[in-house]
Amino acid sequence: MKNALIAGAAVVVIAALLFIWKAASDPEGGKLVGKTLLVSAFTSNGEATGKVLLQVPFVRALEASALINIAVDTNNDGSFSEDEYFVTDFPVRPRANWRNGFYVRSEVPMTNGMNARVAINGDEYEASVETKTVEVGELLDIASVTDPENATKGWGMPVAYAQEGAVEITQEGVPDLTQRTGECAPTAAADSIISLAAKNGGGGLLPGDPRDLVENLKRHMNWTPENGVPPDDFVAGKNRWAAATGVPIKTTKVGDAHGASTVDAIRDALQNGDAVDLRIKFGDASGKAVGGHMVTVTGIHQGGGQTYLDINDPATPDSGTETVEVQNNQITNYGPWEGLTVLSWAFVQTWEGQSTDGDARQSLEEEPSANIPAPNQNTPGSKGGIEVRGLESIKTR
Ligand SMILES: [Ca+2]
Ligand SMILES: [Ca+2]
Repeated sequence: MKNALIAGAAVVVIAALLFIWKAASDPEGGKLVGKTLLVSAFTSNGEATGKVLLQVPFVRALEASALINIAVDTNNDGSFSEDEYFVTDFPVRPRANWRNGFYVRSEVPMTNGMNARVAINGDEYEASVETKTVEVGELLDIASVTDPENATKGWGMPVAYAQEGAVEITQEGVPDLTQRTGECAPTAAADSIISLAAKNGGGGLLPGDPRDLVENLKRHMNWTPENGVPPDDFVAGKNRWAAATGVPIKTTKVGDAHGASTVDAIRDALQNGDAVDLRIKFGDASGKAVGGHMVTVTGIHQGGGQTYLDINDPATPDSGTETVEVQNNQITNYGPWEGLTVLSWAFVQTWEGQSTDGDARQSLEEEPSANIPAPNQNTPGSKGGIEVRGLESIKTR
C-alpha cells in the first residue's frame, strides 16, 4: 500500500515536472497561429479588384500537411457565417515563424480589427485582422515590357494531369527574398540555390549576403531593366553562374510554354528533391500575353482532382509561402495580376555534387531557421528577414 502511494506520488511529481518543462520550453504555450491575420487587398488604379491575400503567421510547425479554413467576421456581428469562410480546406504545412498565404475573393472590404478564425484540422484559433492595400498597377509594371511574348494560344486550355493517388510534397528551408524592380528571375533563382546548397551542405560555396548572389546571377543571366531575364537566358545564365562559381547545380527547363505538362514536371522534380522555379505569364482581357513573372515552387498537393502549388513569390507584400489553386493551366485568383494567370515553363535545379557534409544536412533539418531567414511575425509592412530591397514594381517577362 505504502509502495503504491509512493509510486503514485512519484507519478504526480514527474507529471508536474513534465508540465513545467513543457511550459518553459514552449513559451507560446503550444499556440500554433499568431495573433494577426494579414490582409492585403489588391487595388487597380485605386479601385478594389476583389482579390485579397490572407496571410496566416504560424508560430510552430506541424509534422504533416493539414487542412486550413479561414473566416473573417466581415459584418462584425460576432459570429462566422458560412459566407464569411474565405478559405475552405486548403492544404497547409505550418512551419515555425513562417507565413502561409492564400488568395481569395471578397466583395466585402476587410478592415483593421475585424475578428478572424483560423481552423487547422478542426482546431480553431482566433486572430485579429490587419489590412493594407497593394496597388496592382505598381506591382506589375508590365507597361514597360518591350518584348512581350506574342503567344495567344494556350490560354485557358483544359489539362489532365497524370496523377496516381494523392500527392503531398513540401520542401523545408526555402527562403522568400523580396525582389527589386524587374528582378524576379534572379531572386527566385537565389531562393532555390540557397535552399539546395543548404540541403546538400554547400552553403559555404555561396556569398554570405543574398544580394551578392542576386547580382552575380543577373550578370550571368543577361538581365536587362526592360525585360528582366528571357527564359532561355535563365537556364543558360544559371548554368554559366554555376560553372563560374563551382557550385554543382545544373538547371534544366521542363514543362511547356503554356503549362500543359508543367505541373507533372514540377511534381517529378519535387519528388527528386530538386529545387523548382516556375515562370507564370499574364494575359490581358483579349487573351494576349503581356508579360510574365518568376516564382519558386516549394510544394505540391494533389488529390480528389485538385492541384495546389506552394510558391515563394518575390513579389508578394510580406514574405512567406502562398498556396495557390491550379485549375487546368491557370492559377486561380492570383492577386498581383488582374487578368489571366497561366503556367509556363518550369526550371529544375539539381544538385550534382556529393553532399559535402552529412552533418550540415542533419543540422539544417533539425533547425531550419538557423540558415533560412524567417519573416517577422505580426508586422505588416515588413518585407521579411532578408529582403533584397523594398517591394517595388516588377518588370519581367
Ligand atoms: Ca459575421
Ligand atoms: Ca513573397
